[in-house]
Amino acid sequence: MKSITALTICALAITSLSSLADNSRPDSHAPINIMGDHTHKAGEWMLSYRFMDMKMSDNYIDSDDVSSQDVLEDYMVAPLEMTMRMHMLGVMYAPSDKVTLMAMTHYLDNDMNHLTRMGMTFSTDTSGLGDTSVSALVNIQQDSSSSTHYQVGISFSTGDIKERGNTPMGNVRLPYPMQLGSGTYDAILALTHKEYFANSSWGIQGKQIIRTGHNDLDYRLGNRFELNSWYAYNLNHQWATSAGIRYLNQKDIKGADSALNPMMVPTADPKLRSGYAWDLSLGLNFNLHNGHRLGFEFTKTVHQDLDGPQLGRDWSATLGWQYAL
Ligand SMILES: [Cu+2]
Repeated sequence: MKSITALTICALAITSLSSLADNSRPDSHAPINIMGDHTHKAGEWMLSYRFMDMKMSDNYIDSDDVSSQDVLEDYMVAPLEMTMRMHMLGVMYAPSDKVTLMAMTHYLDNDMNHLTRMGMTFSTDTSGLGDTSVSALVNIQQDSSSSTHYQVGISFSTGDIKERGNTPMGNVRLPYPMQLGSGTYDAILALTHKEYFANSSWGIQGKQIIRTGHNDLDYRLGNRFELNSWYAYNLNHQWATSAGIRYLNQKDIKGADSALNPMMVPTADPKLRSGYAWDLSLGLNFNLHNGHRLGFEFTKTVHQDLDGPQLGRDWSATLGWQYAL
């Protein structure tokens, strides 16, 4: 039985050589942090689950890391750090070789620690369903050594934007980063290109999120642009390592939630949300060759320039499971 499995794996490895872009390669899926990176063949289904742990810490004004005392000169409260844990569920289905449909939703668990001008610390937390998106991934070009596809999608606000919490000021509406959704319909547009070599590959993906209209509280979150590129090297037919670089650009909020006081804490100021950041990542992809795949990626922010004071990005770790049937 073992030798049959070994033979099958060998056969799979050999057939994968006939087409460099073959789906059996561990690097045929991008590092786990990147969404909508691949398409499927007609009739294929895929389920995925990702868990991301993300840490934000220190306050930045432009690219300077400022102290909480600096923040407290202008505000009653300074954010110290934020932990965001995200459970992401995804389903993919390809009605044809050209088009793959993808639905994603997530569950969020946010924690933020603060320091007040009086020297007191307190933390707030929110958790619940985040926003849900549906997209179409459309192949533009696909041959044995490269592929290009675009994504058009829409995100529905299934996440709450009226989360409250206990603070020294009483039970109040929590600032923008602690809310679970955008409250608006958001368009998702992305373009992904991949190139395959015998034992390695690279890819690049540009993604733009465009918020539309205003939500129930009369604001809309800023648009967001992400450029991801990665290089992956196959150690063998099951394991691939990867290195990635990401550029992220976030715009300010338009309008404002009138329940928030921007003089109190910088996270309540809709004009202190913009900035850009550069992240570096290292990842591992594991293809079990029975439909299951596992992925891990660690990301560290290496440079950021934020309209601040604004809590900076620090690191994130993502663990994911994908099952194709
Ligand atoms: Cu998939």
